[in-house]
Amino acid sequence: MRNVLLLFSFFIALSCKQKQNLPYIVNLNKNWSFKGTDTLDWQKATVPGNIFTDLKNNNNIPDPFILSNEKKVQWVSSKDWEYKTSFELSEDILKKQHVILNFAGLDTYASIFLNDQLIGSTNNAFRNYSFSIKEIIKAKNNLTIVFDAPEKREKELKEAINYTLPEGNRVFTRKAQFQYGWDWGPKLNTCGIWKNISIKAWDELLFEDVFLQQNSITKNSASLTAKITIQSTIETSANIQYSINGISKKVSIELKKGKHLYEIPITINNPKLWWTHNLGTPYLYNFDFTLKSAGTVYDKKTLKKGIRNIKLITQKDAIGTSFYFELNGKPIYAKGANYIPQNSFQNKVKLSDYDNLLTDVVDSNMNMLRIWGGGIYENDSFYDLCDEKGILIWQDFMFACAMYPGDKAFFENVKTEAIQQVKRLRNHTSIALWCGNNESSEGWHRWGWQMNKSEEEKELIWSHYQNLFKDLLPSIVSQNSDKTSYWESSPKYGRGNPKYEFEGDAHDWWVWHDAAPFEHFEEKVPRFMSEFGFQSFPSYDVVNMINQNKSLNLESESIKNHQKHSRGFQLIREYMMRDYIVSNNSEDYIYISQLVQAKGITMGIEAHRRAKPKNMGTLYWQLNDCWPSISWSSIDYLGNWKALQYKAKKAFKNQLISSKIEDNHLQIYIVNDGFNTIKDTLNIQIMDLSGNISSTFKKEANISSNSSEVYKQISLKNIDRTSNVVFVNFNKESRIIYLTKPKNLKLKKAPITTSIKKTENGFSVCLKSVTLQKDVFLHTTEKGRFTDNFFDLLPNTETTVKFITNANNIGDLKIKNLNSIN
Ligand code: BMA
Repeated sequence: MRNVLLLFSFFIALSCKQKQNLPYIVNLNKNWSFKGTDTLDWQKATVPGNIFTDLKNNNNIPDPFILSNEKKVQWVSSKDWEYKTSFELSEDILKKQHVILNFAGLDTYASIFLNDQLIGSTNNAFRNYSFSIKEIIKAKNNLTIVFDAPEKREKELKEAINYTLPEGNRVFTRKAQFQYGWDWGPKLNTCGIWKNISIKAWDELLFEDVFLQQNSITKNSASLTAKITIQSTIETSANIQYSINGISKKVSIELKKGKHLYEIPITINNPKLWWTHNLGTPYLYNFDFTLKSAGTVYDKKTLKKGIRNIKLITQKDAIGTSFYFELNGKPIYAKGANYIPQNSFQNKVKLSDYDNLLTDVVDSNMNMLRIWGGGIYENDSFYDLCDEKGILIWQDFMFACAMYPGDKAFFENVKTEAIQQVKRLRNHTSIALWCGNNESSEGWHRWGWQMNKSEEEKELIWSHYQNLFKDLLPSIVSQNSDKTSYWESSPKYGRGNPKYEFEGDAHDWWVWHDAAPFEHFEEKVPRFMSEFGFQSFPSYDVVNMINQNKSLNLESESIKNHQKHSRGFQLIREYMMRDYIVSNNSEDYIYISQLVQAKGITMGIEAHRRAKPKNMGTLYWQLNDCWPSISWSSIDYLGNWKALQYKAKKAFKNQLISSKIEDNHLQIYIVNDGFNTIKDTLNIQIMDLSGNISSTFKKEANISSNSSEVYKQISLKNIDRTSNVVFVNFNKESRIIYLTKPKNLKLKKAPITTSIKKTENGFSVCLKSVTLQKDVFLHTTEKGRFTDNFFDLLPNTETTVKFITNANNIGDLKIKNLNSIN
């Protein structure tokens, strides 16, 4: 019977096979070569790519990421470069009514020649450029792109205005600003074809765009409008067939000639809502759209979309003005970090890199990333993964730490860029906010940029700022997106402004830039902390990579060149001296630098979370690196987790046991970000470093949803803080609370015994010691990831961690801990 049914469905499928006249897409990423405009030799190029990786692949330059090679390759950005390819087109394509050549990203000042005819020029790496080429193409074609050095163009643009803008000439060019050098990144100003080139050929009908706009959501139904833009060269009856999770419907339309918008109302009954991964399931619906006329299928579009309402709530309240995100009607606490491009050379970032990094984000209990404005608008896969994994995105427009030109040409250029980007990202469920810029407003008001400028100049520059960030960008977001919230500039107020604590988002750079103690994080808690950070050294592997040897020499010229903050090394040492022992041994120094960073930043995270609901978000600076570097990142260039990543993972859990010492009293808090109430016994023990317990407290605690409260207060009057800790246990989570700085602790030296077992996907390591062992760091020569690291061992208690690896052995396992460092 089953076979008969199968056969029957096969015949049905055959008889239903529809005629198709779908658009052809021809990828033009092959066969490229490049040369300097003043040289003769063509060499093999990779597309998508950039001039540095092409020169490196042809052995013309050394690897800019290692040693001090960055300095040796600066000449590359001052030259003009030329790229060319040739391609054949089939009769089928040549016959199509419309043939469009599309450039998803050219970096940046390019002149494009098809079959020796100039078809267009570009000046914005963030824009997509399309050209109709029907009249120019033949069976055999050649395509040449000539790139002008940005510095040449920037000089011209600068000379055309009669005032100066702060922060150099980068502001004239619409491309990733960090490539001009940043305090964590090299100066590697790329040029080239950084995104795909393709041809789209079609007849009569085309889906130009499908926008799924969300109108309203109630428990019982979600109302959406599918806003479908169709291009047509005919006037005819057609239909749009759409399916949601496989259930199809059909709508008939009368097509008009030209480009027109057709709206289809969609209702989803009892919608399954999308939640961030820490609060529920990031459920996505599958939408399929098919455009048909006279029995022929002309185009198809597939989308995934979550049903959710996300809003930034800024309302006057008893403290000042709120700043929090509301997801599906509930205030949520945002936890995460600032994201920068994963590589100075974007073409080196693979899909697996996105997947790995965003998996790390979820594993670390983060629910929001801020895409910082000095980098790039990320590619589609990045946002697809965030939608799927339940990560919210705070999306900056790409403007950072500068004032920008305001002439008509610049304004129009940005306008097109912003419309394209907002439209590209508007179906993504993860987009929570569009933000105008990073620190431009703060810079203008606080960083001395107004000095030596006439009143007229100041007015002009500020009016340009206003045109862009107060008028143009918010109106583009409201007209082209799913009513996504807009925020003018991050931070709202600089740290000199008394409103810092009471309104808007804030960047706390008292710590680090002003060398304020980490305790400062506890003193000035703003409504939402969108940046605060501290540097550390990366893994031994990255240090070795920079030096190209195994010396771990932290004084080498190469290492110095990979620290881009002028006082970076000095500040790391200064903070280390405050809280830790400063070791002369490089291995220990790197390890302790990571502990310093982890201590400071988790102190901030916890202070912010304890202050909930006054504070409703904490995003530290910065998640990742764009090259091997000594920086604020918590995950280094090779993907290794620094101590901060492991400790942030714990500090970001929905349920957090935290504490604060006030007037010689320890206040024990429990923070709950979940929507559930937690009821359990709070167990507290005061113990010495050998595990002897001197007092015990027990208390029934009823933790309400979305809250932060003190549940127990303990006097520290008679406790020797250097040789006792407070051990807290609640609802399957425990926490060792230290009462003094690590350097004051009287840690004891004792061996750690280990037993290692093979597991399905690696090894398990069981550790034990007779004394409290602080910040135990496991390190091995084999590639893999420890499920926990930089953790503390309770005396006489076994702790097991796993090493996830493909290797057959665990390699040379080394253990470092604070107890054994003098
Ligand atoms: C923040 C960022 C970056 C910078 C970082 C560290 O303000 O916006 O501009 O790299 O500080 O200084």
